[in-house]
Amino acid sequence: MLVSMLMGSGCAANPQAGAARPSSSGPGKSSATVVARGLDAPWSIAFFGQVPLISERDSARIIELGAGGATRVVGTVDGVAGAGEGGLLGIAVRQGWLYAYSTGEDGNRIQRFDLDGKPGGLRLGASRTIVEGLPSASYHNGGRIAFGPDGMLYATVGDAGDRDSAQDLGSLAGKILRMTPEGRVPGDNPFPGSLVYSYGHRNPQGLAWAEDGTLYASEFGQDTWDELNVIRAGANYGWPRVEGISGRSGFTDPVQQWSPEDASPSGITIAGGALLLANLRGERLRQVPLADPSTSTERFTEAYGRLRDVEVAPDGSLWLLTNNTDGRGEPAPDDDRVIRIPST
Ligand SMILES: [Ca+2]
Repeated sequence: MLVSMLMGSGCAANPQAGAARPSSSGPGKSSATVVARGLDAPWSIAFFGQVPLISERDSARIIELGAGGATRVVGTVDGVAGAGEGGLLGIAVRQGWLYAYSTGEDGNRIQRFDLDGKPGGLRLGASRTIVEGLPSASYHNGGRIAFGPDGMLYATVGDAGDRDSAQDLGSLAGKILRMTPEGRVPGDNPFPGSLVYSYGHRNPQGLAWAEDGTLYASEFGQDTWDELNVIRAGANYGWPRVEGISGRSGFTDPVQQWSPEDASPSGITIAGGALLLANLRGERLRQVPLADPSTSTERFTEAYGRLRDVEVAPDGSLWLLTNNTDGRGEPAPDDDRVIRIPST
């Protein structure tokens, strides 16, 4: 209900809200609407029931979006000490808790917060750090977290500038991790006693599961190939030995790859039988049909600038976060924005 209220009043107050800059984007652009403005380097969006919650990387704030696009601070994550690409990154909601991945003084950590209060007055309550000491740096912090259909929490960790660590099973850098909601190692993880679920990653920042349970992850390449991978327990995705599709034995190749200038995928989700990838440098939403994941189409190219995250709302609409105020983009006066695309 909140979402529909938000749409109604947002459109009424801002008749030009949905107008995008001219571009060659695909169908559906005209029905997209800007539902919030003026965010500061937003990184991740998650829904608490019907309520959209957004993390801001540099301010370390969690923002609640209300009717008409009003923003309200739910709380600020303490001790965030990120520089460069670090800061408050991914968030995920489970039951009454908000999980957050952020850069602290001693590396990246995952914390769980009670969400107190009610929509319109949510606030961050008691916190507990469930994992800490994940490698961090100015670059390649990973940072996406999401709950899988198995009830476990998955997290993407970048190589933090130490390329070889991605192949070192004794390091948590350059990995996708799998943990219980309390941060413990599940008994059925591929490497006994380790949070490591897959390895050989450079800087993965997107996680999504298909209905059949297949896990997909997006990953930033160095300068040749960005990747979309199907993640399997215990598999090696190659970095830094190989980048992109190599055909080398011992490494699992991506199902699709793109030049970073056309891509740089961060958040991903799945809707309507397709993967959707939010691209930073490529400034577009890419759509990959699950039935043929080696192909893709593109939407909104250069319409909104850099895109950081995409998520499916409870009503089936797609929500996008722009990312033009993080120092790498050219912000429009109302950046950063949240964009809603109705389900078709
Ligand atoms: Ca790879």
